[in-house]
Amino acid sequence: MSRQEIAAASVAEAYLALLAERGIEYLFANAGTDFAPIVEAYAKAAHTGLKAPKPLIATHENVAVSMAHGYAIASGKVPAVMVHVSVGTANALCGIFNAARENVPILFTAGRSPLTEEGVFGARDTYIHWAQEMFDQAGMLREIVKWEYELRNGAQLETVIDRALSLATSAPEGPVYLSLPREVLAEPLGGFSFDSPSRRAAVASPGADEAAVAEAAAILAQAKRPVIITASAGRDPGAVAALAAFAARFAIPVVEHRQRHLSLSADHPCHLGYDPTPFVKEADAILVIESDVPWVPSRVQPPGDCRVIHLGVDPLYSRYPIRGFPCDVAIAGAPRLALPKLGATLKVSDGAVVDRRQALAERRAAQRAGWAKQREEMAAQTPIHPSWVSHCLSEARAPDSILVNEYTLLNEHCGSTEPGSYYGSSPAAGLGWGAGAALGVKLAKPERQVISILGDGSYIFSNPVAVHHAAQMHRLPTLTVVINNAMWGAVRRATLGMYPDGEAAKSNKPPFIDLDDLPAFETVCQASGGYGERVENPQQLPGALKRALKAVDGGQQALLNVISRGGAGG
Ligand SMILES: Cc1ncc(C[n+]2csc(CCOP(=O)(O)OP(=O)(O)O)c2C)c(N)n1
Repeated sequence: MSRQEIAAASVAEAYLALLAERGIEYLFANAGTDFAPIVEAYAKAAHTGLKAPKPLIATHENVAVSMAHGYAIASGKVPAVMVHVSVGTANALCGIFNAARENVPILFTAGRSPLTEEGVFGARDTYIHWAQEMFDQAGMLREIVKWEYELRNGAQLETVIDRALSLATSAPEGPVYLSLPREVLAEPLGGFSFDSPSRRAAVASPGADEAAVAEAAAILAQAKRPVIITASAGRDPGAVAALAAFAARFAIPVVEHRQRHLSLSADHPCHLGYDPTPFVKEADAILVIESDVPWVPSRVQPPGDCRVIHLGVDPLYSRYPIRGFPCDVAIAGAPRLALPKLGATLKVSDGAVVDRRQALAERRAAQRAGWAKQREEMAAQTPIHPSWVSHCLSEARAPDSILVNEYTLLNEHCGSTEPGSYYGSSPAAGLGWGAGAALGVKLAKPERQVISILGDGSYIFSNPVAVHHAAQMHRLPTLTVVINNAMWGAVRRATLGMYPDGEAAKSNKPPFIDLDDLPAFETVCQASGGYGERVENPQQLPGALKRALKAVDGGQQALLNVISRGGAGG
Protein backbone atom coordinates (compact mmCIF):
# COMPACT_ATOMS: atom_id res chain seq x y z
CA MET A 1 0.00 0.00 0.00
CA SER A 2 1.45 3.33 -0.96
CA ARG A 3 0.55 6.80 -2.04
CA GLN A 4 1.26 7.59 -5.70
CA GLU A 5 1.84 11.03 -7.22
CA ILE A 6 1.28 11.74 -10.90
CA ALA A 7 1.70 14.91 -12.96
CA ALA A 8 -1.92 15.21 -14.10
CA ALA A 9 -2.80 18.71 -15.25
CA SER A 10 -6.58 18.24 -15.47
CA VAL A 11 -9.28 16.12 -13.84
CA ALA A 12 -9.67 14.28 -17.16
CA GLU A 13 -5.99 13.28 -17.08
CA ALA A 14 -6.19 12.20 -13.44
CA TYR A 15 -9.41 10.31 -14.17
CA LEU A 16 -7.90 8.29 -17.02
CA ALA A 17 -4.75 7.56 -15.03
CA LEU A 18 -6.78 6.42 -12.05
CA LEU A 19 -8.92 4.12 -14.20
CA ALA A 20 -5.78 2.54 -15.65
CA GLU A 21 -4.29 2.20 -12.16
CA ARG A 22 -7.46 0.42 -10.96
CA GLY A 23 -7.08 -2.19 -13.71
CA ILE A 24 -9.46 -0.81 -16.36
CA GLU A 25 -7.90 -1.88 -19.65
CA TYR A 26 -10.42 -0.44 -22.09
CA LEU A 27 -12.65 2.62 -22.43
CA PHE A 28 -15.37 1.80 -24.99
CA ALA A 29 -16.73 5.08 -26.22
CA ASN A 30 -19.11 6.94 -28.45
CA ALA A 31 -18.11 10.55 -28.21
CA GLY A 32 -19.64 14.03 -28.36
CA THR A 33 -18.86 17.62 -27.40
CA ASP A 34 -18.64 16.57 -23.76
CA PHE A 35 -15.52 14.54 -24.61
CA ALA A 36 -13.23 17.48 -25.36
CA PRO A 37 -11.22 17.24 -22.09
CA ILE A 38 -11.00 13.44 -22.48
CA VAL A 39 -9.79 13.69 -26.09
CA GLU A 40 -7.23 16.29 -25.03
CA ALA A 41 -6.07 14.13 -22.11
CA TYR A 42 -5.58 11.09 -24.36
CA ALA A 43 -3.69 13.14 -26.94
CA LYS A 44 -1.42 14.46 -24.20
CA ALA A 45 -0.95 11.02 -22.63
CA ALA A 46 0.39 9.78 -25.96
CA HIS A 47 3.56 11.82 -25.42
CA THR A 48 3.71 12.22 -21.63
CA GLY A 49 3.39 8.51 -20.96
CA LEU A 50 0.46 9.06 -18.57
CA LYS A 51 -1.30 5.71 -18.13
CA ALA A 52 -4.83 5.44 -19.55
CA PRO A 53 -7.25 2.68 -20.58
CA LYS A 54 -7.03 1.88 -24.28
CA PRO A 55 -9.70 3.92 -26.10
CA LEU A 56 -12.01 1.91 -28.39
CA ILE A 57 -14.57 3.63 -30.58
CA ALA A 58 -17.93 2.06 -31.30
CA THR A 59 -20.11 4.02 -33.68
CA HIS A 60 -23.32 3.17 -31.85
CA GLU A 61 -23.79 3.09 -28.08
CA ASN A 62 -25.48 -0.31 -28.14
CA VAL A 63 -22.37 -1.73 -29.80
CA ALA A 64 -20.12 -0.07 -27.21
CA VAL A 65 -22.08 -1.51 -24.29
CA SER A 66 -22.50 -4.96 -25.87
CA MET A 67 -18.76 -5.08 -26.57
CA ALA A 68 -18.04 -4.08 -22.98
CA HIS A 69 -20.47 -6.76 -21.76
CA GLY A 70 -18.76 -9.46 -23.85
CA TYR A 71 -15.34 -8.30 -22.72
CA ALA A 72 -16.39 -8.32 -19.04
CA ILE A 73 -17.82 -11.85 -19.05
CA ALA A 74 -14.90 -13.31 -21.00
CA SER A 75 -12.12 -11.52 -19.11
CA GLY A 76 -13.55 -11.23 -15.60
CA LYS A 77 -12.38 -7.60 -15.64
CA VAL A 78 -14.37 -4.38 -15.44
CA PRO A 79 -14.63 -2.31 -18.62
CA ALA A 80 -15.40 1.41 -18.72
CA VAL A 81 -17.82 2.85 -21.24
CA MET A 82 -18.38 6.52 -21.99
CA VAL A 83 -21.23 7.92 -24.06
CA HIS A 84 -22.46 11.36 -25.00
CA VAL A 85 -24.60 13.03 -22.30
CA SER A 86 -28.35 12.36 -22.13
CA VAL A 87 -28.83 11.21 -25.71
CA GLY A 88 -25.95 8.72 -25.66
CA THR A 89 -27.21 7.36 -22.34
CA ALA A 90 -30.64 6.87 -23.91
CA ASN A 91 -29.15 4.91 -26.80
CA ALA A 92 -27.16 2.68 -24.44
CA LEU A 93 -30.01 1.80 -22.08
CA CYS A 94 -31.02 -1.47 -23.70
CA GLY A 95 -27.47 -2.81 -23.42
CA ILE A 96 -27.13 -1.63 -19.83
CA PHE A 97 -30.38 -3.38 -18.96
CA ASN A 98 -28.99 -6.60 -20.46
CA ALA A 99 -25.84 -6.23 -18.37
CA ALA A 100 -27.75 -5.42 -15.17
CA ARG A 101 -30.01 -8.46 -15.37
CA GLU A 102 -26.98 -10.66 -16.02
CA ASN A 103 -24.91 -9.09 -13.19
CA VAL A 104 -22.16 -7.81 -15.44
CA PRO A 105 -19.99 -5.16 -13.78
CA ILE A 106 -19.48 -2.18 -16.08
CA LEU A 107 -18.35 1.35 -15.20
CA PHE A 108 -20.85 3.11 -17.45
CA THR A 109 -20.22 6.84 -17.76
CA ALA A 110 -21.62 9.74 -19.74
CA GLY A 111 -20.68 13.35 -20.11
CA ARG A 112 -23.02 16.02 -18.84
CA SER A 113 -23.78 19.07 -20.90
CA PRO A 114 -21.75 21.96 -19.55
CA LEU A 115 -23.71 23.40 -16.61
CA THR A 116 -22.48 26.97 -16.99
CA GLU A 117 -23.56 29.29 -19.83
CA GLU A 118 -20.30 31.25 -19.91
CA GLY A 119 -17.31 32.39 -17.88
CA VAL A 120 -15.97 28.97 -16.81
CA PHE A 121 -13.49 26.88 -18.80
CA GLY A 122 -15.57 24.24 -20.58
CA ALA A 123 -18.82 26.28 -20.39
CA ARG A 124 -21.47 26.00 -23.08
CA ASP A 125 -20.25 26.91 -26.55
CA THR A 126 -22.77 25.38 -28.93
CA TYR A 127 -26.56 25.39 -29.19
CA ILE A 128 -27.09 21.74 -28.19
CA HIS A 129 -25.73 22.37 -24.71
CA TRP A 130 -29.03 23.88 -23.62
CA ALA A 131 -31.45 21.29 -24.97
CA GLN A 132 -29.37 18.23 -24.08
CA GLU A 133 -29.27 18.99 -20.39
CA MET A 134 -31.84 17.17 -18.30
CA PHE A 135 -33.18 17.77 -14.80
CA ASP A 136 -32.25 14.22 -13.94
CA GLN A 137 -30.06 12.55 -16.54
CA ALA A 138 -29.52 9.49 -14.36
CA GLY A 139 -33.26 9.12 -13.82
CA MET A 140 -33.62 7.06 -16.97
CA LEU A 141 -31.40 4.30 -15.60
CA ARG A 142 -31.47 4.72 -11.83
CA GLU A 143 -33.68 1.66 -11.51
CA ILE A 144 -31.34 -0.41 -13.66
CA VAL A 145 -27.89 0.33 -12.25
CA LYS A 146 -26.58 -0.52 -8.77
CA TRP A 147 -25.44 3.02 -8.05
CA GLU A 148 -25.21 6.36 -9.79
CA TYR A 149 -23.48 9.61 -9.04
CA GLU A 150 -22.04 12.69 -10.66
CA LEU A 151 -18.42 13.73 -10.40
CA ARG A 152 -18.70 17.22 -8.95
CA ASN A 153 -15.04 18.16 -8.47
CA GLY A 154 -11.52 16.86 -8.79
CA ALA A 155 -10.97 16.61 -5.05
CA GLN A 156 -13.48 13.75 -4.82
CA LEU A 157 -12.18 11.81 -7.83
CA GLU A 158 -10.53 8.89 -6.05
CA THR A 159 -13.39 8.31 -3.64
CA VAL A 160 -15.97 8.43 -6.41
CA ILE A 161 -14.14 6.06 -8.77
CA ASP A 162 -13.27 3.61 -6.01
CA ARG A 163 -16.83 3.60 -4.75
CA ALA A 164 -18.14 3.04 -8.28
CA LEU A 165 -15.78 0.12 -8.86
CA SER A 166 -16.20 -1.50 -5.46
CA LEU A 167 -20.00 -1.41 -5.78
CA ALA A 168 -19.95 -2.70 -9.37
CA THR A 169 -17.81 -5.66 -8.34
CA SER A 170 -19.49 -6.46 -5.02
CA ALA A 171 -21.81 -9.45 -5.10
CA PRO A 172 -24.22 -9.44 -6.87
CA GLU A 173 -22.26 -7.56 -9.49
CA GLY A 174 -23.72 -5.08 -11.93
CA PRO A 175 -23.27 -1.87 -13.87
CA VAL A 176 -22.91 1.53 -12.18
CA TYR A 177 -23.38 4.96 -13.74
CA LEU A 178 -21.30 8.08 -13.37
CA SER A 179 -21.93 11.38 -15.13
CA LEU A 180 -18.99 13.64 -15.87
CA PRO A 181 -19.75 17.34 -16.44
CA ARG A 182 -17.46 18.98 -18.96
CA GLU A 183 -16.28 21.79 -16.69
CA VAL A 184 -15.33 19.25 -13.99
CA LEU A 185 -13.32 17.15 -16.46
CA ALA A 186 -11.60 20.32 -17.68
CA GLU A 187 -10.75 21.54 -14.15
CA PRO A 188 -7.00 22.24 -13.92
CA LEU A 189 -4.98 20.22 -11.40
CA GLY A 190 -1.47 20.73 -10.16
CA GLY A 191 -0.80 16.98 -9.95
CA PHE A 192 -2.81 14.17 -8.42
CA SER A 193 -2.13 11.64 -5.70
CA PHE A 194 -3.97 8.46 -4.78
CA ASP A 195 -3.64 5.20 -2.87
CA SER A 196 -2.24 2.26 -4.74
CA PRO A 197 -3.87 -0.20 -4.62
CA SER A 198 -7.38 1.02 -3.84
CA ARG A 199 -8.37 0.98 -0.20
CA ARG A 200 -12.04 0.46 -1.00
CA ALA A 201 -12.42 -3.29 -1.28
CA ALA A 202 -15.43 -4.97 -2.84
CA VAL A 203 -17.66 -7.38 -0.92
CA ALA A 204 -17.06 -11.03 -1.84
CA SER A 205 -19.93 -13.42 -2.56
CA PRO A 206 -21.58 -14.80 0.57
CA GLY A 207 -20.34 -18.24 1.53
CA ALA A 208 -23.69 -19.93 2.34
CA ASP A 209 -25.22 -20.01 5.78
CA GLU A 210 -24.68 -23.34 7.62
CA ALA A 211 -28.27 -23.63 8.85
CA ALA A 212 -29.70 -23.05 5.36
CA VAL A 213 -27.26 -25.62 3.94
CA ALA A 214 -28.35 -28.16 6.58
CA GLU A 215 -32.02 -27.58 5.74
CA ALA A 216 -31.32 -28.01 2.03
CA ALA A 217 -29.36 -31.20 2.72
CA ALA A 218 -32.28 -32.61 4.72
CA ILE A 219 -34.62 -32.00 1.77
CA LEU A 220 -32.27 -33.55 -0.76
CA ALA A 221 -31.57 -36.55 1.50
CA GLN A 222 -35.28 -37.45 1.45
CA ALA A 223 -35.71 -36.90 -2.28
CA LYS A 224 -36.28 -39.75 -4.71
CA ARG A 225 -36.54 -37.61 -7.85
CA PRO A 226 -34.35 -34.54 -7.31
CA VAL A 227 -33.29 -32.26 -10.15
CA ILE A 228 -30.92 -29.31 -10.43
CA ILE A 229 -31.88 -26.42 -12.69
CA THR A 230 -29.44 -23.65 -13.56
CA ALA A 231 -28.97 -20.80 -16.01
CA SER A 232 -25.83 -19.05 -14.84
CA ALA A 233 -23.96 -21.07 -12.21
CA GLY A 234 -20.98 -21.05 -14.56
CA ARG A 235 -20.74 -17.24 -14.45
CA ASP A 236 -18.16 -18.11 -11.84
CA PRO A 237 -15.98 -20.63 -13.69
CA GLY A 238 -15.03 -22.14 -10.32
CA ALA A 239 -18.63 -23.26 -9.88
CA VAL A 240 -18.49 -25.61 -12.90
CA ALA A 241 -16.21 -28.15 -11.25
CA ALA A 242 -18.18 -27.87 -7.99
CA LEU A 243 -21.46 -28.58 -9.78
CA ALA A 244 -19.93 -31.45 -11.77
CA ALA A 245 -18.65 -33.08 -8.58
CA PHE A 246 -21.87 -32.55 -6.64
CA ALA A 247 -24.18 -33.83 -9.38
CA ALA A 248 -21.98 -36.86 -10.08
CA ARG A 249 -21.59 -37.84 -6.45
CA PHE A 250 -25.33 -37.84 -5.74
CA ALA A 251 -26.46 -38.75 -9.28
CA ILE A 252 -28.75 -35.76 -9.68
CA PRO A 253 -29.79 -34.70 -13.19
CA VAL A 254 -28.87 -31.14 -14.19
CA VAL A 255 -30.91 -29.10 -16.64
CA GLU A 256 -29.49 -25.89 -18.05
CA HIS A 257 -32.59 -23.80 -18.64
CA ARG A 258 -32.11 -20.67 -20.73
CA GLN A 259 -28.39 -21.21 -20.33
CA ARG A 260 -26.35 -18.00 -20.08
CA HIS A 261 -23.02 -19.49 -19.04
CA LEU A 262 -21.81 -23.03 -19.40
CA SER A 263 -22.46 -24.52 -15.95
CA LEU A 264 -21.92 -28.21 -16.68
CA SER A 265 -20.24 -29.90 -19.63
CA ALA A 266 -22.81 -31.21 -22.11
CA ASP A 267 -20.80 -34.46 -21.96
CA HIS A 268 -21.22 -34.86 -18.20
CA PRO A 269 -23.25 -37.99 -17.35
CA CYS A 270 -25.66 -35.86 -15.28
CA HIS A 271 -26.32 -33.32 -18.05
CA LEU A 272 -29.93 -33.86 -18.97
CA GLY A 273 -30.44 -31.13 -21.51
CA TYR A 274 -32.08 -27.77 -21.60
CA ASP A 275 -35.79 -28.35 -20.97
CA PRO A 276 -36.82 -28.51 -17.32
CA THR A 277 -40.48 -29.40 -18.04
CA PRO A 278 -40.41 -33.23 -17.78
CA PHE A 279 -38.24 -33.07 -14.65
CA VAL A 280 -40.23 -30.37 -12.87
CA LYS A 281 -43.46 -32.28 -13.50
CA GLU A 282 -42.30 -35.28 -11.44
CA ALA A 283 -39.67 -33.84 -9.07
CA ASP A 284 -39.91 -34.18 -5.30
CA ALA A 285 -36.98 -31.77 -4.74
CA ILE A 286 -35.59 -29.04 -6.99
CA LEU A 287 -32.29 -27.33 -6.42
CA VAL A 288 -32.38 -24.07 -8.37
CA ILE A 289 -28.88 -22.64 -8.86
CA GLU A 290 -28.45 -19.12 -10.26
CA SER A 291 -31.66 -19.29 -12.25
CA ASP A 292 -34.22 -16.51 -12.28
CA VAL A 293 -36.86 -18.56 -14.11
CA PRO A 294 -36.25 -22.25 -13.40
CA TRP A 295 -39.48 -23.21 -15.14
CA VAL A 296 -42.38 -21.35 -16.70
CA PRO A 297 -45.31 -21.76 -14.27
CA SER A 298 -47.99 -21.31 -16.92
CA ARG A 299 -46.54 -24.37 -18.69
CA VAL A 300 -45.53 -26.65 -15.86
CA GLN A 301 -45.71 -26.71 -12.06
CA PRO A 302 -43.88 -29.01 -9.68
CA PRO A 303 -46.07 -31.40 -7.65
CA GLY A 304 -47.55 -29.77 -4.53
CA ASP A 305 -45.27 -31.68 -2.15
CA CYS A 306 -42.09 -30.94 -4.09
CA ARG A 307 -39.61 -28.95 -1.99
CA VAL A 308 -37.66 -26.18 -3.70
CA ILE A 309 -34.24 -24.81 -2.76
CA HIS A 310 -32.87 -21.64 -4.36
CA LEU A 311 -29.12 -21.13 -4.30
CA GLY A 312 -27.31 -18.11 -5.68
CA VAL A 313 -25.58 -14.88 -4.89
CA ASP A 314 -29.00 -13.20 -4.81
CA PRO A 315 -31.33 -16.21 -4.81
CA LEU A 316 -34.53 -14.15 -4.56
CA TYR A 317 -33.58 -11.85 -7.46
CA SER A 318 -34.26 -8.88 -5.26
CA ARG A 319 -34.27 -6.39 -8.16
CA TYR A 320 -37.14 -8.18 -9.95
CA PRO A 321 -40.45 -6.53 -9.09
CA ILE A 322 -42.31 -9.86 -9.01
CA ARG A 323 -41.02 -13.40 -8.85
CA GLY A 324 -43.13 -15.88 -6.93
CA PHE A 325 -41.47 -19.27 -7.39
CA PRO A 326 -41.94 -21.47 -4.33
CA CYS A 327 -38.87 -21.34 -2.15
CA ASP A 328 -38.62 -23.60 0.90
CA VAL A 329 -34.96 -22.80 1.52
CA ALA A 330 -33.00 -19.85 0.15
CA ILE A 331 -29.22 -20.04 0.29
CA ALA A 332 -27.37 -16.83 -0.41
CA GLY A 333 -24.00 -18.04 -1.55
CA ALA A 334 -21.62 -18.45 -4.42
CA PRO A 335 -22.30 -21.94 -5.83
CA ARG A 336 -18.53 -22.52 -5.90
CA LEU A 337 -18.53 -22.27 -2.10
CA ALA A 338 -22.01 -23.52 -1.29
CA LEU A 339 -22.02 -26.77 -3.30
CA PRO A 340 -19.02 -28.33 -1.53
CA LYS A 341 -20.65 -27.43 1.82
CA LEU A 342 -23.92 -28.98 0.72
CA GLY A 343 -22.04 -32.04 -0.54
CA ALA A 344 -20.29 -32.46 2.79
CA THR A 345 -23.58 -32.28 4.70
CA LEU A 346 -25.81 -34.36 2.44
CA LYS A 347 -26.13 -38.07 3.19
CA VAL A 348 -27.60 -40.38 0.55
CA SER A 349 -27.18 -44.17 0.72
CA ASP A 350 -24.83 -45.75 -1.83
CA GLY A 351 -27.63 -48.00 -3.02
CA ALA A 352 -29.91 -45.06 -3.78
CA VAL A 353 -27.14 -43.30 -5.69
CA VAL A 354 -26.36 -46.40 -7.74
CA ASP A 355 -30.04 -46.85 -8.71
CA ARG A 356 -30.38 -43.19 -9.55
CA ARG A 357 -27.24 -43.25 -11.65
CA GLN A 358 -28.56 -46.16 -13.67
CA ALA A 359 -31.94 -44.49 -14.28
CA LEU A 360 -30.24 -41.25 -15.17
CA ALA A 361 -27.98 -42.94 -17.73
CA GLU A 362 -30.96 -44.57 -19.43
CA ARG A 363 -32.92 -41.35 -19.53
CA ARG A 364 -29.94 -39.47 -20.88
CA ALA A 365 -29.33 -42.03 -23.61
CA ALA A 366 -32.98 -41.85 -24.68
CA GLN A 367 -32.86 -38.06 -24.67
CA ARG A 368 -29.73 -37.92 -26.84
CA ALA A 369 -31.16 -40.55 -29.22
CA GLY A 370 -34.25 -38.34 -29.61
CA TRP A 371 -32.09 -35.35 -30.46
CA ALA A 372 -30.10 -37.38 -33.01
CA LYS A 373 -33.34 -38.57 -34.63
CA GLN A 374 -34.61 -35.00 -34.87
CA ARG A 375 -31.35 -33.92 -36.49
CA GLU A 376 -31.55 -36.70 -39.05
CA GLU A 377 -35.12 -35.77 -39.91
CA MET A 378 -34.19 -32.12 -40.35
CA ALA A 379 -30.87 -32.62 -42.12
CA ALA A 380 -32.28 -32.25 -45.61
CA GLN A 381 -35.00 -29.66 -44.89
CA THR A 382 -35.08 -26.53 -47.03
CA PRO A 383 -35.24 -23.78 -45.84
CA ILE A 384 -32.56 -25.00 -43.49
CA HIS A 385 -33.71 -26.06 -40.01
CA PRO A 386 -31.96 -24.41 -36.98
CA SER A 387 -31.18 -27.87 -35.56
CA TRP A 388 -29.13 -28.62 -38.68
CA VAL A 389 -27.36 -25.26 -38.40
CA SER A 390 -26.59 -25.99 -34.75
CA HIS A 391 -25.33 -29.49 -35.55
CA CYS A 392 -23.13 -28.33 -38.44
CA LEU A 393 -21.70 -25.60 -36.24
CA SER A 394 -20.96 -28.15 -33.54
CA GLU A 395 -18.99 -30.16 -36.11
CA ALA A 396 -17.20 -27.15 -37.63
CA ARG A 397 -16.21 -25.12 -34.55
CA ALA A 398 -12.69 -25.36 -33.14
CA PRO A 399 -12.58 -27.37 -29.90
CA ASP A 400 -11.69 -24.26 -27.89
CA SER A 401 -14.06 -21.89 -29.71
CA ILE A 402 -16.47 -19.63 -27.81
CA LEU A 403 -20.14 -19.34 -28.77
CA VAL A 404 -22.24 -16.22 -28.21
CA ASN A 405 -25.86 -17.21 -28.64
CA GLU A 406 -28.60 -14.61 -28.98
CA TYR A 407 -31.12 -17.39 -28.45
CA THR A 408 -31.39 -18.95 -31.93
CA LEU A 409 -28.79 -21.72 -31.55
CA LEU A 410 -30.33 -24.99 -30.34
CA ASN A 411 -28.00 -26.22 -27.61
CA GLU A 412 -29.30 -29.79 -27.92
CA HIS A 413 -27.40 -29.97 -31.19
CA CYS A 414 -24.39 -27.90 -30.25
CA GLY A 415 -23.55 -28.53 -26.63
CA SER A 416 -20.50 -26.88 -25.13
CA THR A 417 -18.18 -28.59 -22.71
CA GLU A 418 -15.66 -26.13 -21.26
CA PRO A 419 -16.23 -23.34 -18.72
CA GLY A 420 -16.22 -19.99 -20.51
CA SER A 421 -16.98 -21.49 -23.92
CA TYR A 422 -20.62 -20.45 -24.16
CA TYR A 423 -22.50 -17.22 -23.46
CA GLY A 424 -26.23 -16.81 -23.92
CA SER A 425 -28.17 -13.56 -24.03
CA SER A 426 -29.35 -11.81 -20.89
CA PRO A 427 -32.83 -12.65 -19.60
CA ALA A 428 -33.69 -8.99 -20.19
CA ALA A 429 -33.52 -10.02 -23.86
CA GLY A 430 -32.77 -6.55 -25.20
CA LEU A 431 -32.12 -7.57 -28.77
CA GLY A 432 -28.97 -6.51 -30.57
CA TRP A 433 -26.51 -7.87 -28.02
CA GLY A 434 -24.86 -10.89 -29.62
CA ALA A 435 -22.79 -9.48 -32.46
CA GLY A 436 -21.24 -6.73 -30.33
CA ALA A 437 -20.76 -9.06 -27.35
CA ALA A 438 -18.83 -11.45 -29.60
CA LEU A 439 -16.41 -8.63 -30.43
CA GLY A 440 -15.88 -8.00 -26.72
CA VAL A 441 -15.27 -11.71 -26.11
CA LYS A 442 -12.73 -11.73 -28.95
CA LEU A 443 -11.02 -8.69 -27.43
CA ALA A 444 -10.66 -10.57 -24.13
CA LYS A 445 -9.63 -13.85 -25.77
CA PRO A 446 -7.86 -12.96 -29.02
CA GLU A 447 -6.42 -16.45 -29.43
CA ARG A 448 -9.86 -18.14 -29.47
CA GLN A 449 -12.33 -18.60 -32.33
CA VAL A 450 -15.47 -16.60 -31.47
CA ILE A 451 -18.81 -17.28 -33.15
CA SER A 452 -22.08 -15.43 -32.61
CA ILE A 453 -25.40 -16.95 -33.57
CA LEU A 454 -28.29 -14.57 -34.15
CA GLY A 455 -31.68 -14.37 -35.78
CA ASP A 456 -32.26 -11.96 -38.63
CA GLY A 457 -34.17 -9.79 -36.16
CA SER A 458 -31.37 -9.73 -33.57
CA TYR A 459 -28.82 -9.06 -36.28
CA ILE A 460 -30.63 -5.93 -37.46
CA PHE A 461 -31.02 -4.75 -33.85
CA SER A 462 -27.24 -5.10 -33.42
CA ASN A 463 -26.54 -2.12 -35.70
CA PRO A 464 -24.81 -4.27 -38.30
CA VAL A 465 -22.89 -1.48 -40.02
CA ALA A 466 -21.49 -0.28 -36.69
CA VAL A 467 -20.67 -3.84 -35.58
CA HIS A 468 -18.81 -4.82 -38.75
CA HIS A 469 -17.03 -1.47 -38.71
CA ALA A 470 -15.89 -2.07 -35.12
CA ALA A 471 -14.73 -5.59 -36.02
CA GLN A 472 -12.64 -4.24 -38.86
CA MET A 473 -11.34 -1.13 -37.11
CA HIS A 474 -10.30 -2.99 -33.96
CA ARG A 475 -9.14 -6.14 -35.80
CA LEU A 476 -11.59 -8.43 -34.04
CA PRO A 477 -12.43 -11.17 -36.54
CA THR A 478 -15.46 -13.21 -35.49
CA LEU A 479 -17.96 -15.35 -37.37
CA THR A 480 -21.58 -14.19 -37.29
CA VAL A 481 -24.10 -16.89 -38.19
CA VAL A 482 -27.50 -15.40 -38.96
CA ILE A 483 -30.30 -17.95 -38.77
CA ASN A 484 -32.52 -16.04 -41.14
CA ASN A 485 -36.18 -17.02 -41.03
CA ALA A 486 -37.23 -13.62 -42.40
CA MET A 487 -39.49 -12.97 -39.44
CA TRP A 488 -39.76 -12.10 -35.80
CA GLY A 489 -40.51 -15.69 -34.88
CA ALA A 490 -40.88 -14.88 -31.18
CA VAL A 491 -43.80 -12.56 -31.97
CA ARG A 492 -45.41 -15.32 -34.04
CA ARG A 493 -44.96 -17.87 -31.25
CA ALA A 494 -46.41 -15.48 -28.66
CA THR A 495 -49.47 -14.81 -30.83
CA LEU A 496 -50.11 -18.49 -31.60
CA GLY A 497 -49.53 -19.34 -27.94
CA MET A 498 -52.23 -16.93 -26.76
CA TYR A 499 -54.65 -17.37 -29.67
CA PRO A 500 -54.05 -20.87 -31.08
CA ASP A 501 -57.39 -20.80 -32.96
CA GLY A 502 -57.55 -17.06 -33.47
CA GLU A 503 -57.69 -14.97 -36.60
CA ALA A 504 -53.94 -14.39 -36.67
CA ALA A 505 -53.38 -18.18 -36.68
CA LYS A 506 -55.63 -18.49 -39.73
CA SER A 507 -54.17 -15.48 -41.50
CA ASN A 508 -51.49 -15.91 -44.13
CA LYS A 509 -49.74 -12.79 -43.09
CA PRO A 510 -50.60 -11.33 -39.70
CA PRO A 511 -48.87 -7.98 -39.09
CA PHE A 512 -45.62 -7.43 -37.19
CA ILE A 513 -44.19 -10.87 -37.87
CA ASP A 514 -42.86 -11.22 -41.41
CA LEU A 515 -39.81 -9.25 -42.45
CA ASP A 516 -40.08 -9.05 -46.22
CA ASP A 517 -37.39 -7.68 -48.51
CA LEU A 518 -34.54 -8.20 -46.07
CA PRO A 519 -31.17 -6.97 -47.30
CA ALA A 520 -28.42 -9.42 -48.27
CA PHE A 521 -26.76 -9.52 -44.84
CA GLU A 522 -23.60 -11.13 -46.21
CA THR A 523 -22.88 -8.00 -48.23
CA VAL A 524 -23.07 -5.82 -45.11
CA CYS A 525 -20.17 -7.80 -43.69
CA GLN A 526 -18.36 -7.69 -47.04
CA ALA A 527 -18.72 -3.89 -47.01
CA SER A 528 -16.36 -3.84 -44.02
CA GLY A 529 -13.82 -6.13 -45.65
CA GLY A 530 -15.38 -9.34 -44.32
CA TYR A 531 -16.14 -12.71 -45.86
CA GLY A 532 -19.86 -13.24 -46.54
CA GLU A 533 -21.97 -16.06 -47.93
CA ARG A 534 -25.66 -16.75 -48.34
CA VAL A 535 -26.52 -20.40 -47.71
CA GLU A 536 -29.83 -21.88 -48.86
CA ASN A 537 -29.04 -25.53 -49.32
CA PRO A 538 -28.45 -27.65 -46.17
CA GLN A 539 -25.81 -29.75 -47.93
CA GLN A 540 -23.80 -26.61 -48.62
CA LEU A 541 -23.74 -25.50 -45.01
CA PRO A 542 -20.75 -27.57 -43.77
CA GLY A 543 -18.61 -26.24 -46.63
CA ALA A 544 -19.75 -22.67 -46.05
CA LEU A 545 -18.91 -22.93 -42.34
CA LYS A 546 -15.48 -24.27 -43.20
CA ARG A 547 -14.79 -21.39 -45.59
CA ALA A 548 -16.08 -18.78 -43.14
CA LEU A 549 -14.09 -20.16 -40.20
CA LYS A 550 -10.98 -20.34 -42.37
CA ALA A 551 -11.43 -16.63 -43.10
CA VAL A 552 -11.89 -15.90 -39.39
CA ASP A 553 -8.88 -17.96 -38.39
CA GLY A 554 -6.92 -15.97 -40.98
CA GLY A 555 -7.94 -12.67 -39.38
CA GLN A 556 -10.96 -11.69 -41.52
CA GLN A 557 -14.43 -11.30 -40.04
CA ALA A 558 -17.17 -13.39 -41.66
CA LEU A 559 -20.93 -13.73 -41.84
CA LEU A 560 -23.13 -16.58 -43.03
CA ASN A 561 -26.68 -15.66 -43.97
CA VAL A 562 -28.40 -19.02 -43.49
CA ILE A 563 -31.88 -19.07 -45.01
CA SER A 564 -33.88 -20.95 -42.45
CA ARG A 565 -37.28 -22.03 -41.18
CA GLY A 566 -38.54 -23.96 -38.16
CA GLY A 567 -37.26 -24.66 -34.65
CA ALA A 568 -37.73 -22.26 -31.79
CA GLY A 569 -37.71 -19.32 -34.19
CA GLY A 570 -40.81 -20.48 -36.11
C1 LIG B 1 -34.88 -4.25 -27.99
C2 LIG B 1 -35.94 -5.27 -28.23
N1 LIG B 1 -36.98 -4.96 -29.04
C3 LIG B 1 -37.95 -5.87 -29.27
C4 LIG B 1 -37.91 -7.10 -28.68
C5 LIG B 1 -39.06 -8.10 -28.87
N2 LIG B 1 -38.62 -9.30 -29.58
C6 LIG B 1 -38.26 -10.41 -28.93
S1 LIG B 1 -37.76 -11.63 -29.93
C7 LIG B 1 -38.06 -10.68 -31.29
C8 LIG B 1 -37.83 -11.24 -32.65
C9 LIG B 1 -36.40 -11.58 -32.91
O1 LIG B 1 -36.28 -12.03 -34.22
P1 LIG B 1 -35.11 -12.96 -34.66
O2 LIG B 1 -33.84 -12.52 -34.06
O3 LIG B 1 -35.16 -13.04 -36.15
O4 LIG B 1 -35.40 -14.36 -34.01
P2 LIG B 1 -36.66 -15.34 -34.20
O5 LIG B 1 -37.57 -15.05 -33.05
O6 LIG B 1 -37.27 -15.09 -35.53
O7 LIG B 1 -36.03 -16.68 -34.10
C10 LIG B 1 -38.51 -9.43 -30.95
C11 LIG B 1 -38.82 -8.37 -31.91
C12 LIG B 1 -36.81 -7.36 -27.81
N3 LIG B 1 -36.67 -8.50 -27.16
N4 LIG B 1 -35.84 -6.44 -27.63
